[in-house]
Amino acid sequence: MSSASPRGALVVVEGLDRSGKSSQCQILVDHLNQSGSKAQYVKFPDRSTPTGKMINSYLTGSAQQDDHSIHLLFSANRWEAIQSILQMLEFGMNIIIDRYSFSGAVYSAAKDNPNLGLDWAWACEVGLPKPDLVLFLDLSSEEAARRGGYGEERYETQQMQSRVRALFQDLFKRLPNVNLKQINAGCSIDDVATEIRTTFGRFVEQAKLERPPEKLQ
Ligand code: NYM
Ligand code: MG
Repeated sequence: MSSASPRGALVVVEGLDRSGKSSQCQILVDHLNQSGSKAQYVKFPDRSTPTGKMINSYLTGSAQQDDHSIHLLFSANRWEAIQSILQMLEFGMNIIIDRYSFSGAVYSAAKDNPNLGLDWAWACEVGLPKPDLVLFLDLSSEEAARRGGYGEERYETQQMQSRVRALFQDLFKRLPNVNLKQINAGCSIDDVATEIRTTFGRFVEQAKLERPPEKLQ
């Protein structure tokens, strides 16, 4: 592919557990691939790598970790994937990422650890590629709990999730340069998918994609 062809867009989907992120990412990826754009789904944490396996043991309760060390593992799990993501973008592939640095900062900061606030938690994300678009699937922790499946992994309690939801908003306020679109995730799967598709379409029409992408600050 010549260097004159456009790079792919880096899109991140964020939200609470059970907000429908994974289904919506997949629907968008399938839609883009079927309509002639190339798109690839990427998920964090990537539980298949050595850091991801440690993260999985922690999340499923079979291993303990210090709050800081698990935080750094989640961040390392992103950093180790970045070269391949940048290459795919350069190749013209749209990358749709299911959770990214925003989850990384807020889930850690939601713990009752006075040494681990948003500032500390965000610091190791600085320098990662900045998404061209962040879609936040907003859902109350009560609605998320009603969707079932809560409580299987660490962090899946309503108290933790409602702190996470508030911290997402605190973090977004601190990051005015992030291109953020909040989407009500309380509607039907089809309605949410339509809104995501429309938002992505509008974004792509106007997008002037820097190459390589800017960096998170
Ligand atoms: N999580 C996810 C973090 O605590 N830090 C991170 O950096 C990321 C990417 O892991 N409850 C948390 C949020 C989720 C859990 O993610 C597993 P998922 O999307 O449920 O597999
Ligand atoms: Mg989950």
